[in-house]
Amino acid sequence: MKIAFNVAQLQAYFVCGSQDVPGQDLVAVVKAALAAGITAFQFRDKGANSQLTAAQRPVIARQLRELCHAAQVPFIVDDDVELAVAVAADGIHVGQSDEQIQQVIQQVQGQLFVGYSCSNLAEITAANRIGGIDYYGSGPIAITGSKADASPVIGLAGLQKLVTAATRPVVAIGGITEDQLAAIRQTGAAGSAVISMITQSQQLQRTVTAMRQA
Ligand code: TZP
Ligand code: MG
Repeated sequence: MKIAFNVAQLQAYFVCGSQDVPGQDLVAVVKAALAAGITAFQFRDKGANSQLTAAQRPVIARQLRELCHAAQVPFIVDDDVELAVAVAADGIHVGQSDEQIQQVIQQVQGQLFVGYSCSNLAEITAANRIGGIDYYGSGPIAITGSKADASPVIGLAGLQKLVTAATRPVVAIGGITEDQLAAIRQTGAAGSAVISMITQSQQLQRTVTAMRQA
């Protein structure tokens, strides 16, 4: 069973990997986020601080997919087409510096929906001409401590420009805090994608509800 893309899934989009929750059980973190009502989950496990081995990654990914599906939430894999296909993910998310987007679209067409990171007008304009992309991820909105090689901060004004130019739904990402959620939606963005707002939340239910209701 696959969960098809729909724009409402971008409202409360949780991105996480083992590197984001050191000393914690990623599966338990995702379970709690699902119980709180996240609308999409992206497994983004990478970098020197990942706590998973290459052998563990697909095992955990399958567990996370099952949990997501039990909650009718799409399971998206970041950057790794092979993993995404192997674990029958619903979607793949690709960055500008990841595997070539056109190649990914060809590899996954009819199997997985596709998200693509676009951080400036040139990237949006180029992406608009490519068929087979379902949504864009745009940011960072503010300084983020969760991605060392993040693009320059675009702010709300930058997000507004990208949303206006985009021919597909845009989910905002990067450095987002709860006080920005309403302003982000006012740009026309379909929602917010976050790591730390959820992993650091002291009131998970309230945080996720704020994302959904923004
Ligand atoms: N892509 C652009 S910024 C970012 C990613 C994965 C990190 C988002 O994490 P946080 O903690 O919500 O700023
Ligand atoms: Mg990437």
